[in-house]
Amino acid sequence: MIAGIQVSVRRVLRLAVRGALAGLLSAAAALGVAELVAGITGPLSSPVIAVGGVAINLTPVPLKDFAIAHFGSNDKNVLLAGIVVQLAIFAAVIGMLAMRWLWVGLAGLALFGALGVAAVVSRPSAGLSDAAPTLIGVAVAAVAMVVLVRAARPEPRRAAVQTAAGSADGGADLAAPDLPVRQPGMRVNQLADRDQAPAGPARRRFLALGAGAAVLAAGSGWAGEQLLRRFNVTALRAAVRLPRPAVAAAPVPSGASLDVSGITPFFTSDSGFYRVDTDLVVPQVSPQDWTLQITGMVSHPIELTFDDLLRLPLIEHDMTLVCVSNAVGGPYAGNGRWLGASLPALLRKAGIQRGANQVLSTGTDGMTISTAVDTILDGRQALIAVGMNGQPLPTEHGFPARMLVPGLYGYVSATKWVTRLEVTTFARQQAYWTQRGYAVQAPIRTESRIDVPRPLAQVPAGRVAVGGVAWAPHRGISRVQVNVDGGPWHTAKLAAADGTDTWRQWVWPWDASSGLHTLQVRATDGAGAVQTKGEAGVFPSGAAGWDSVVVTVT
Ligand SMILES: Nc1nc2c(c(=O)[nH]1)N[C@H]1C(S)=C(S)[C@@H](COP(=O)(O)O)O[C@H]1N2
Ligand SMILES: [Mo]
Repeated sequence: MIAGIQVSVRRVLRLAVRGALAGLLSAAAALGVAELVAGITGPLSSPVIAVGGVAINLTPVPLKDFAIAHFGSNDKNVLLAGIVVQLAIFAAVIGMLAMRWLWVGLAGLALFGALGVAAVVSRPSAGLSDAAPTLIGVAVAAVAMVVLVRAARPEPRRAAVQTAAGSADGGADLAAPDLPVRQPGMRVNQLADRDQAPAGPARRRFLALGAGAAVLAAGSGWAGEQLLRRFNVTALRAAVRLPRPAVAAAPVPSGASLDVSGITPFFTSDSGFYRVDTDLVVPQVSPQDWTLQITGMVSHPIELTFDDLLRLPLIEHDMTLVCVSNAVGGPYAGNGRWLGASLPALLRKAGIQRGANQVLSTGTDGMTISTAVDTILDGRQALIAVGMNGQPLPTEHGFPARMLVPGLYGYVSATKWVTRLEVTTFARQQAYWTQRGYAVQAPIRTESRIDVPRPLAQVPAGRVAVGGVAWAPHRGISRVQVNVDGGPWHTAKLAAADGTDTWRQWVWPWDASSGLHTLQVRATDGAGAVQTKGEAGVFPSGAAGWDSVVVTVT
C-alpha cells in the first residue's frame, strides 16, 4: 500500500513537472515569437515591454518613489524581473492544469494574450498591427502547449493497465477516449507497472519536443533582437551636425570648479547624468520622422521638422536639471550646457490666445508634462533643446529634442522626445504626474549636498575638506553653511557662479578632532531664503531638509 502511494505521488509529481515544463516552454515560445514579430512591427509592439509599461503607469506613487530611491536606474530591471517571474509562475500553473484539462491551459494562454494585446494597444499612437506580435506569439504557444501536453501525458502500454490511469489523471480523455473503466481489483504492482509506461520512447518524445520548443523560443527571440536593432537611432544621432549657437553661453568662470577631490564635477558627463523616465526601452526617435507641433489655444499652429528646428537661432545655456524624486542628499540632479531654440520665441510666433495658462507637452512615449505659460514667458531661458554638452542629445536624454525650463523640476518642464506642445488651461487638462497627485507648480527647492567626506568615512584628524554642491536653479545660490554636531554655522567657500540656473560647488575646511561627528549643510538662495530644516518627502513637491553625514575622525 505504502509503495503504491509512493509510486502514485512520484507519478503525480512527474506529471506536474512535465505540465509545468510544457507551460513554461509554451510561454517562452510565445515570447520568443512575439519578439521576432516585433522585430518587424517595431519595439513598442513587444508585449513584455508593453505590459511593463502598463505596470509602471499603474504603480502607486509611494511604490514608484520607493523604487527610484532604492533601485535607482535599476528600478526597471527589477520590474521586468518581477514580471518575468510572475509570468513563469502563471505559465507553469496553466501547464499543470492543462495536463488534466487542456482547455484550461489554452484559456490561460488566451487570457495572457488578451492582457498583452490590451497593454500594447493602450500605448499612445499604437496601431492594430501592434497586436500582431502578441497574437502570433500566443497562437504559436497554443500549438506548442497542445503538442507538449499530449506528449507529456502518459500513454497506455496495454489497454487493461491504462484503465487506472484513464480516470485518475484525466490524460486519457485526449489520448484514448474509448478506454474501459477502472477495475476495482487492480493491484499496486499494476499501478507501478503502469507508472513505468511513459518511460522510454514517450519520455524521449516529450524531451525532444520540449527541446524543440526551447530552441524555437531562443532562436526567434535572438532573431527578433537582431531585427530590432534597425530601430536603433545611434547612427542617425551620430550623423547629426549641430549648428553653431547664435547666442553662445558665456565662458564658464575659471573659479566654477574647486579643487576638491571627490566633489561633484561642475558639468555632468553623459554617462553620469541621471536618467528618470517611465520607459522600459529608450524611445528611438528618428530625426527624419520627428516633428514638433504647437497646437491648441494658439492663433497660428506650427509644425517644425528637425531641420526647421536646426535653422532657428540656437541658444546655448547652462542649467542644472533636478528630479522631484531626488531625496535630500540624493543623486538625481545633473548640470549641462544645453543648445536649443527659444521656447518663448516659438510660443510667441504661434500666438498664445487669451485665457491659456498651460503648455502641455507630450513625448513619443506618451508622457505628458504641464508647464505654466507665465513661467515659460517670464524671461528665463526655456528651450527646445537639441544639444547637451556639445553633442546631439543622448538618446536616453531625449534625442532628437527635449524641452527644458530653468528652475522647474523635470516632471513639469523637461519633456524628452518631445513632439507636441499644446497650449491649453490647467482647468481643462492634467499631465501624467499631476494626475498622480504631484504638485502642479513645482519650482526646484533649494538644496545642498555633502559629497565629501562620504557617509561613514574614516578621516584623519586635522584639516578635512568638507565639500559638495548646492542648487536653487533660477534663483541662484548666495551662501552655503556647514555645522558640526549641531554647533554654530560656518560659512563655506563658494565656487564662482555660472549664472543663476546652475549649481555651485562649495567647500569648508574643517579642523577635525577625533571622534564620531555629524556634519550638516544648508544653503541660502539668491533671494536670501535659507534652506529649511523642516523635512519633507519627495511627494508631492520635492524633498526638503538638510543633508548630513556621519564620519569618524581618527
Ligand atoms: N518623455 C518623457 N520625458 C520626461 C520624462 C519621461 O518619463 N518621459 N521624465 C521627466 C522627469 S520626471 C525628469 S526628472 C526628467 C529627467 O531627465 P533626464 O533623464 O534627461 O535626466 O525628464 C522628464 N522628461
Ligand atoms: Mo523627475
